[in-house]
Amino acid sequence: MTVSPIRPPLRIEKAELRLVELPLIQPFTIANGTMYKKVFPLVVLHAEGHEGYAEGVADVLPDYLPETIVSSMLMLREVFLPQMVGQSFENPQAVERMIRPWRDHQMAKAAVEMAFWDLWAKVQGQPLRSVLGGTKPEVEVGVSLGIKDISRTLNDVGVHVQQGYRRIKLKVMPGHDLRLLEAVRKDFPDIHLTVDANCSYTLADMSVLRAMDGFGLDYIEQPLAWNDLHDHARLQAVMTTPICLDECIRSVADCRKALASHAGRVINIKVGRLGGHVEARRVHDLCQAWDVPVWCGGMLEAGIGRAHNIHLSTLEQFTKPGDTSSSSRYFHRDIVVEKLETENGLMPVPANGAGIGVTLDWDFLATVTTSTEKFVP
Ligand code: OSB
Ligand code: MG
Repeated sequence: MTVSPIRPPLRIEKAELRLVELPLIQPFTIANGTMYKKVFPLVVLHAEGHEGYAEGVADVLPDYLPETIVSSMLMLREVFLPQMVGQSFENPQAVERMIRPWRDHQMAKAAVEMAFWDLWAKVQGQPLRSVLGGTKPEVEVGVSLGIKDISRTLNDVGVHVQQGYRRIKLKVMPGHDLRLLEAVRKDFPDIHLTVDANCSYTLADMSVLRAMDGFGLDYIEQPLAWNDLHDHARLQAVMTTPICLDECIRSVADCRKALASHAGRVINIKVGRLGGHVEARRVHDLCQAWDVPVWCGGMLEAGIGRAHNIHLSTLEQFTKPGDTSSSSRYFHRDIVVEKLETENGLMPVPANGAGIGVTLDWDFLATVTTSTEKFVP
């Protein structure tokens, strides 16, 4: 439970907005494109000698959702950070109320709201997990494997099963689906297996989608368009495999409509896609009321975003393994000092101090920062 703090409102004294570019160890391909490097805004909020951190998760191009690095940076620079700096907030809900009226831009909203949560937890000397209402000391994780040819994918599956990951998610797209599933199921008949289509099918692909029912998948993630709950409901009505919604769920209102119309039976919670932890918890609580399992998705976050995801995943209804796998799968070197590594499919909750429990590696960060802007009242 979030308690009202017995302290005066927290005043944001200054803020910093960086754009960071981290090389990826290997390209990551999904149905809509290939990512070669991770580019992200990094927000730093200052108050009372503490710093709160968060990453934005927009991509360079609108290939996942409409928001982009450019539109995110614009909103952060022109609207959200100027609105926050010099202002006082009683709690994260007050920040969320201030940014809510602006249309869309969930990823930019999430960056300032999450940074405030981190700061607010630190000022109270609490781990983020505790102020969010989570309990687990570690969280179960799986991996998301990008699109590669079938033989290389089989090798990737084997490596990660060996490492103990609790679920393997295969990225699929039209033409790279049933033969892949046949091959993986032949070698790995019993693993928890899922697919993520990132919106690349339509109802015209019904025969392929229905054939996926034959592979014992835990769920099929976001097969149809990013803004089409209606068609997902039509598909779910004729499939036995649960549909898991990702792109379609950008607010708790979206989630309510999805559950009420039976458009899916599992929800991927991404705090960046939902505009922050307040809305992510609303989705969590709604799904709990509906007895619908949730899990924490990822956007190839570096250490700050990854730490936020891990803390959020400690909430009760995160009953399926998340995508928050080891940072070393993606980056040779991360921007945080602490190693975020799984062991036997479990990711420990970072706890080096209060808040998100990780510290920035400022020297390394300086070498991967492409711009820095400062905000004062
Ligand atoms: O759909 O979950 C997705 C990465 C980029 C964009 C969209 C998605 C993903 C992933 C990666 O699946 C998950 C991770 O961070 O490891
Ligand atoms: Mg997805």
